[in-house]
Amino acid sequence: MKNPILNPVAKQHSNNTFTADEVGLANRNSGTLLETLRHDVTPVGAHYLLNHFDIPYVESADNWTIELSGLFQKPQSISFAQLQGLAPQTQRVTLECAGNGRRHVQPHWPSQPWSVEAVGTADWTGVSLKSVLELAEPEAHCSEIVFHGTDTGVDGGAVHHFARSLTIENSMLDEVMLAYAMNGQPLLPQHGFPLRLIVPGWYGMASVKWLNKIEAIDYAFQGHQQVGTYVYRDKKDDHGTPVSKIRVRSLLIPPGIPDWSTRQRLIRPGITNIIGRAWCGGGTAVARVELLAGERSIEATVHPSSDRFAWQLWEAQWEATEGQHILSCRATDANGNQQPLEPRWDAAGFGNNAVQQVEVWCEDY
Ligand SMILES: Nc1nc2c(c(=O)[nH]1)N[C@H]1C(S)=C(S)[C@@H](COP(=O)(O)O)O[C@H]1N2
Ligand SMILES: [Mo]
Repeated sequence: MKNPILNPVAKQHSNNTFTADEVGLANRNSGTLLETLRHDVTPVGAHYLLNHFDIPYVESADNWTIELSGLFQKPQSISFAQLQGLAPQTQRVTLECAGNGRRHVQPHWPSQPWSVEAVGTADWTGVSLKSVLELAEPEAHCSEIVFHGTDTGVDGGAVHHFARSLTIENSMLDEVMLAYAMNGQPLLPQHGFPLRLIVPGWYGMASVKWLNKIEAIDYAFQGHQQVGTYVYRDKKDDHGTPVSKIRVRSLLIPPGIPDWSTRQRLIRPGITNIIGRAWCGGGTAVARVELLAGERSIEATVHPSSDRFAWQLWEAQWEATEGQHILSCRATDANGNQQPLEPRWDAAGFGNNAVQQVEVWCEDY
């Protein structure tokens, strides 16, 4: 395939203003509505979305097959029906986009301009990846498994379909699954119908949608979505460190009522129950959440998660007094990692888990 360069205009960082292209991306890739954080399982229509290219049109799952090729002793094609015949498993998993928080990393890289809302939790049903790999028997020298989606487009000047790899060790973890249902329903087209990978505890890019090919290899996969992006870098052209597990983060449900366009909040004076979610990758629990109100830090009650890879509910009582306030929340995971107060720099705006800021105006209206 030739590699056309569709857009010869070099991308560059910019401050606070957003281009029409970024607004276009924001219209295609919706974030969750923060008030829906009250639900332990995000309603499917409120789950965030991130699709790089066009959503493939798949009329029915009946003819879908998943090809296991490369370094397998028994390479084979598995039909969707066969997959559904394997022992099913359901897991509640919180997914977050690695670009969540990008718009606060200033100057920001022109891409999906997430504020803090690229997160959601779903009950994913499918089969363990391990059980499928074992059918095909990976060769002893296989070191990585590549997951290929059918969606195709141009990025980094090259035509490619979306593909990512995991090491064979990570592929064999019990929690990694091939999912065909979300909250008890077949996947919606935009979430990968009919089949996707779910890699619990990792940022969303690992969970390849519209999955139709699983390839076993013995070298480091060099696809654009693996090495050209999803890498933490100080400078645009650095070699960088691959993005993997989700960093600890918490969000609060903005209290009171919103101003339509600015989303500033209006609340009445008095004791207010502030509720939110906190989560961390790698199956690590969140140990602590503080509600920050101006100079004050209020210890929140953090509830256990309903599943190892799902977020946790937290709540704290705050006495609102008349005037303007900034509310934030700050989580610390069980290993002692804490959310930073200010965004840390990353050239493409990945992994910004700095605290959210919610402007609240308190008045007896
Ligand atoms: N095939 C394919 N898989 C993909 C993507 C994509 O563009 N194509 N986007 C990835 C990214 S960056 C994220 S954050 C998650 C988002 O999953 P969701 O849209 O179901 O929330 O899907 C991942 N899997
Ligand atoms: Mo993402």
